[in-house]
Amino acid sequence: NPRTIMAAGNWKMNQGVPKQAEKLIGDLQAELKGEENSEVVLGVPFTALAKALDTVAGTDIRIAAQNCHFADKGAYTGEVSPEWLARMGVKYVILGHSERREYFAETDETVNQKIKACRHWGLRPILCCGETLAEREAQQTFTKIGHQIKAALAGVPESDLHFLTVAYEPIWAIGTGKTATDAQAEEVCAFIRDEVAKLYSRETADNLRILYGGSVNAANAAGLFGQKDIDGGLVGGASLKAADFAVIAKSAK
Ligand code: G2H
Repeated sequence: NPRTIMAAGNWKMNQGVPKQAEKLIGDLQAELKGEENSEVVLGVPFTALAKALDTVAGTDIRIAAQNCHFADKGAYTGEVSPEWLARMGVKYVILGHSERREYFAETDETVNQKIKACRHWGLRPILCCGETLAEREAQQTFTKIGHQIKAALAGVPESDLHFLTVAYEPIWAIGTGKTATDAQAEEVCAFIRDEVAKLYSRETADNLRILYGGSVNAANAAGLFGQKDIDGGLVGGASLKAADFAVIAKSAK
């Protein structure tokens, strides 16, 4: 089932020392006891990717990077190539997170280039989109999200959509403790699915995995994941707590 519930942790700039990552993953595995009923993905910092991959080897847990460059190599000081990520065994790459858009000049255009580069190397993008509080209050939510999706997917062939996950992350709900209600999250995730149906086909849209992100926690995950168009979560703060993230990974409908 392409829409198996996904519990994707986004560690952000935390636990980046390899030993710290190993400890958190070990704690998580002890809490999960193999009882997760979702696909578990961990978005770890670049410095901990190799250790994380070693630690989860032979299990069903998959490792994600939190960004990459769109070029294979070259004069881009400080950047990380998607080819390297693919060759080392990383499966997913989080792209276009609002923090990257806000602090690191990520644009719809660079996200689009990065999606194409990831697909060239067999990596699975987790494309983030979301509106600000001001945009929501100005009734701009659907316009903004529609534009982000269309721009990110410009020139991306329908066959690549099978390997794409979209994460709807309302910026006003990120790290604020203000989760969108189940209905608010569902409304936008359903809208994203309809937009993808318009851009590609109903079938492709119906098979697309769409996550909600923004203050997902152990208490609200089941309600969110139970919504018709929500296929899991992109989880920041709560993914740093093994016990909480384990509850989330067991919250599939
Ligand atoms: C949104 C989310 C993870 P948090 O950024 O991508 O973080 O769960 O801490 O709101």
